[in-house]
Amino acid sequence: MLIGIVGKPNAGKSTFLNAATTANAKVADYPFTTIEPNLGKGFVKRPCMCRQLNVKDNPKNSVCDNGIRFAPIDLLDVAGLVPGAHEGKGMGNKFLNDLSRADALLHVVDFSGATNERGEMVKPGTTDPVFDIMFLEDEIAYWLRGLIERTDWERFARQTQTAKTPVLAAIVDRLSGVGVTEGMAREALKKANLLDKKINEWTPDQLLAFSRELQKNSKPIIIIANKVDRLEGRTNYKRISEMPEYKGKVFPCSALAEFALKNFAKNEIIDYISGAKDFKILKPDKLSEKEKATLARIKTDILDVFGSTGIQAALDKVIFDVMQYIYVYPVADQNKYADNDGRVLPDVFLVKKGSTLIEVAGKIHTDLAKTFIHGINAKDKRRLGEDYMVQADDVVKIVSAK
Ligand SMILES: Nc1nc2c(ncn2[C@@H]2O[C@H](COP(=O)(O)OP(=O)(O)OP(=O)(O)O)[C@@H](O)[C@H]2O)c(=O)[nH]1
Ligand SMILES: [Mg+2]
Repeated sequence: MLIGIVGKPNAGKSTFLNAATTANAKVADYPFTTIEPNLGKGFVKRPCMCRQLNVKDNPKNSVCDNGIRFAPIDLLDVAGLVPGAHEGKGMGNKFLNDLSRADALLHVVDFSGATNERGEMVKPGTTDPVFDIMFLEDEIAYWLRGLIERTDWERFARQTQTAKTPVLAAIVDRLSGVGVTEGMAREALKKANLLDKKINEWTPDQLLAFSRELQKNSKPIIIIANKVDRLEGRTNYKRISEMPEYKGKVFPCSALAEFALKNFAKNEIIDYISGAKDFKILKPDKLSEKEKATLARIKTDILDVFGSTGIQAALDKVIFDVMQYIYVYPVADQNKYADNDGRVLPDVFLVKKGSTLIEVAGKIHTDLAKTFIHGINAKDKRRLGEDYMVQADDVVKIVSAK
């Protein structure tokens, strides 16, 4: 699972990455601080099955903290993107290729409006974040269009039509590097009303409409309203989150606040768990007056208003709600819920809702799918066939011929 962190220069992408992970990406108040992508491991969280099954677990690929299971996800922070990138503005869109493997995009927007079109810092409240929200979808759609069109669109379309090559297969072939599946392309064709149009008769507008639909299902974008620690950030958040088109679609966040809390917690000066609505000061004597004031402001301006710094909530939202992934716990011993070494609930896998058991087996190990015989639901010991659709928090044993 790879989530791309995108947005204008200076929006706070690297800060977001550092706050969500243990990465150490360079942060600075000038545009294009990041050029080479930074990769980090973040976590999503859900209640762990150890509580429901009443067992003491011993996780291996994930972490259980007080009955909450944290599963790792990859986050990629890339160079800033400016309007017109597809025409070469800013860094152009060469870095978009870094996002090819991304399953979804977190769009970090400076909601305090303190970043201009070129990503330079300006007075807070100068820029309207709505503009930033809109341009990114465009740039991603133009990028996908470019991959489909290449330099030989007319010839390609004509040949596809006359050779009677299935249109879907021909297009998916052009997009195979960016994770577009045939299912996604079919859905986009349908939504763009192109299912029974000849490809060599598509107008430029139709090609763009198709690319926009592809963006929505192959690179879904989640909008992060960053910098709500600033008054202008909160004001803009209030205004924009009430606009009909953005209701329920923008997530308030302060990457800076989360980063500060995590650092204090790492040094055991405060007690704080990512995503919590509060923290406890453990060593007040280790804090300067300024740091105490910062912590007090984080509490009153962010945690009390939004319920958290928003980072953890955004990651959980992306994985569980937007992408519809669920937790599945594979085990080797269905009675003890353990692996062959006796580790209880060792691993949790993030799989797409609706996946079949054999698909899950293939995710665990390709060999396991090849030698698959049947599965066992460890909770009620039911036998499961390969077409069984896994459910959230299933604990399963897979019986194979090996
Ligand atoms: N007030 C406030 N400032 C923030 C927040 N997040 C980031 N910043 C500041 O915004 C500036 C840019 O942050 P970066 O994380 O380097 O931004 P970026 O999007 O990675 O920038 P590029 O790599 O240049 O594209 C820095 O001065 C950060 O301290 C936030 O939540 N609140
Ligand atoms: Mg950066």
